Amino acid sequence: MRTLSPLQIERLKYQPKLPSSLAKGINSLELSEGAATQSVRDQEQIKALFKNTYGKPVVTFKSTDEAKTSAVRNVGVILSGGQAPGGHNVIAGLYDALKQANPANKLYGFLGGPSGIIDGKYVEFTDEFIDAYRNTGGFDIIGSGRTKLETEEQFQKSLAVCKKLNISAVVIIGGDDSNTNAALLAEWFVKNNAGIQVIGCPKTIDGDLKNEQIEISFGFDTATKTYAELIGNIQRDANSAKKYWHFIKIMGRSASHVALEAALQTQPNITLISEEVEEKKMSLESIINYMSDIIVRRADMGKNFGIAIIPEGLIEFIPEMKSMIANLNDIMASLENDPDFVNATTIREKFDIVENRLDPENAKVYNSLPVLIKGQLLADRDPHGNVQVSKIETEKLLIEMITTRLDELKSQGDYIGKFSAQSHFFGYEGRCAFPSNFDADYCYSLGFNAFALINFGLTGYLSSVRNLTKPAAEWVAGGVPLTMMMNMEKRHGEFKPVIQKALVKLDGPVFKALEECREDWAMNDRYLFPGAVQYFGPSEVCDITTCTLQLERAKELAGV
Ligand code: FBP
Repeated sequence: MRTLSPLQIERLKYQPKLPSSLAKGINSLELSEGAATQSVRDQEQIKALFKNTYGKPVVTFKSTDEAKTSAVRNVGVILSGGQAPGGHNVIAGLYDALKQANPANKLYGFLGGPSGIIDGKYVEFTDEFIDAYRNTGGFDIIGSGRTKLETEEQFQKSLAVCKKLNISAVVIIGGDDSNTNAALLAEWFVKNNAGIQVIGCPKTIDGDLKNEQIEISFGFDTATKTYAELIGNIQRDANSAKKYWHFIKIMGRSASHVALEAALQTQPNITLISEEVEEKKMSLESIINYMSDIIVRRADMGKNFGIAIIPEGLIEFIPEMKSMIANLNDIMASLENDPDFVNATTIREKFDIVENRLDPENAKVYNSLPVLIKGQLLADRDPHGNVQVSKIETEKLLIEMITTRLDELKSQGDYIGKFSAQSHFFGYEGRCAFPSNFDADYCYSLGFNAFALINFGLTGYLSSVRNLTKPAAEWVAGGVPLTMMMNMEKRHGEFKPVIQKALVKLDGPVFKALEECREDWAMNDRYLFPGAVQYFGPSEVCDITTCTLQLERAKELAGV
């Protein structure tokens, strides 16, 4: 029996690349500081909430010829939220930097996400332990979780655990919500003179944790390439059988970055972008009409097949749904401890309770939905109060409504085709894939750099590695204050400080690239088949990053 696959064995040997500023060694770094920063919005409120960590400068590392010595430090690391390819390499980079700085340093991994630091569940990493996970996908090295770190009691417990292990810094690897937690913890530690630093690392396949300083979160590269491979395979099947429309929902939560990138890599017939739906105030009916029109026109050409890409969060961006879901979120927060709702024995009773509390217009929208979707909208919120869009089968909703619309058109003599649809949801298939070379290098650099930030005594920073369309040696390593990315948003019915999510920009180069080709891709089959992620061979094939990053960087470099 084999314990490792041939690819596992090969990938364990891969040596991730570092920016040249870090490659010279963790003890040969120099820090340069930019100007004081401010939050993206709501400056006064964020400043008041983060009195000790607000306004710090962006920092950048350079290598020097001077070799310093580093004091002994123990560090704890947490994987938080959904899995993203490369998380293990962040920990490997952090471990290597920490041991390089001083072999007496120790790295502890908190088990099962943020709850590990609260409950004192941890492991101590060793060379052998880390070596078994280098360049592998998944978060199984220590596990992850979605516990929100925000209460005084949780902070007190975390402090006690850190004191017990003599930990002076904690690294939180997470998305926007987890890094919001990192900012809160950093502030609390400073306020309470705990002497513990907190550094975040930008993780999420969703690609929505980005801004002027953070070009992309890790995992986006590998996940989108994996989905693109699968979409390409389905396109070839559709084009061979010529009898199905494939409706493919793509993970990515609210933002449509993942769907957009996967579409640019594969050129399907229809791509919905949630942000466009919102901007153009497209109702559910107009989306159905838009898609039906393409299906009818293709049928007129004798093509009763095609591929439609649907972003996971679409439903939240359709104006009438958005208003209903916002109303529903507030109601669900108030129903959490309502005995009538909690003890309701049938889903019908739950529907009635909710419908009675919704505003009349929203109740009408809710009521118009198929039972399947109504039930899914009542599923538990995530710990941050968000609807779990991965559990809402929008692809099935669209198929059902389009079938009805096409039947109407047929009865009017306006449709001559045959509509047979297959639904898919690609999400979990990509979150734990072997990290691409890009993600393996990027993650290792982010982890290594996180320790550099710790070694310079910083807290409340996000590890940042930039200039990512260039070879790794030219990447720029540094840190961005977490408060710089924050604004106030409504969560669980209350306004809270959170890191602002980056949505698809409709005037940006990535969306424009789709818009230009859309009609051509709808009618003519311009399918691309990207195939599997390549790990070995020429760097133009193996190390090339996403269309999103290349288009955005090209625009930035052109100064447009
Ligand atoms: P993070 O924001 O935590 O990185 O999670 C990303 C994600 O994969 C989303 O795209 C998706 O909506 C969600 O996780 C699903 O998470 P879960 O499996 O916990 O429901």
